[in-house]
Amino acid sequence: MNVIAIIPAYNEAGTIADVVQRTRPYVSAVVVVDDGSTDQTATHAAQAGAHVIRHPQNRGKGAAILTGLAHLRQSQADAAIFLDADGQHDPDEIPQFIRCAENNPAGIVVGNRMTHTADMPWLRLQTNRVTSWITGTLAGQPIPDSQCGYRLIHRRVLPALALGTAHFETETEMLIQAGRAGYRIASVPVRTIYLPGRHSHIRPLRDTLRFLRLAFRYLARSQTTANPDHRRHSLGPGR
Ligand SMILES: Nc1nc2c(ncn2[C@@H]2O[C@H](COP(=O)(O)OP(=O)(O)O)[C@@H](O)[C@H]2O)c(=O)[nH]1
Ligand SMILES: [Mg+2]
Repeated sequence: MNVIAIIPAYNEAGTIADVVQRTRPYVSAVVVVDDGSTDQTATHAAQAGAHVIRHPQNRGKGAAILTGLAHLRQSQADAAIFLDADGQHDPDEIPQFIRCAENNPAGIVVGNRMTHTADMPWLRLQTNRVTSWITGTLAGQPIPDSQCGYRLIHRRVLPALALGTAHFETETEMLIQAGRAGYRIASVPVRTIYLPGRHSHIRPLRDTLRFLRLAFRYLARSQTTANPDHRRHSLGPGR
């Protein structure tokens, strides 16, 4: 299987080079989507051997994911593995995703941090449980850790994705759309890495409201009727 890595990054100059270098042995190419960083993220990524796609302004992790998916569609790769730029995902676990995808006709393989939760902050653990239950219900199949950004997306699922969001909730939206289109969503256990003093770009109130808005939208939308209008937004790099 020809797999590329796609790393959405926003102001991760301190970690990006290490993540790129440690990812390169496992994939045919590493793409960093630098989402309007104001630090040296793009330079460090390129020096470490990544192909860098830059957004002139910060548009959100979901917008960077859309840019990455458009790149996957234009590439020769069978699948893309998405991982975070801040060192919370261990690139040495990439082969597990590829193995799972090779043995399964899954559309998406999501990392599951919920088997090792000792280091996970209590509130994050609870929100991960609740949001995973809601996402699994909306997607029509159980998903143990829907908020994990470490995931493999097979190119076969691309036609089913017409993502209308641009921030952290995009990772939820793609699971719901893939699940509703009949694709299997598989999981592989991954380690949870919570580095001391690390900073999260997630703002609990704002991003919870975005999640709930998304959930209500899909709850209201029937499982079977796709919104034809929605396809207009599919995978264009301009969003
Ligand atoms: N492209 C892009 N990536 C982002 C943005 N915000 C966060 N990220 C990246 O998404 C990943 C996860 O973000 P983070 O703040 O660590 O969230 P957390 O790990 O869930 O607390 C990191 O690799 C960030 O660099 C953004 O606005 N744009
Ligand atoms: Mg993080």
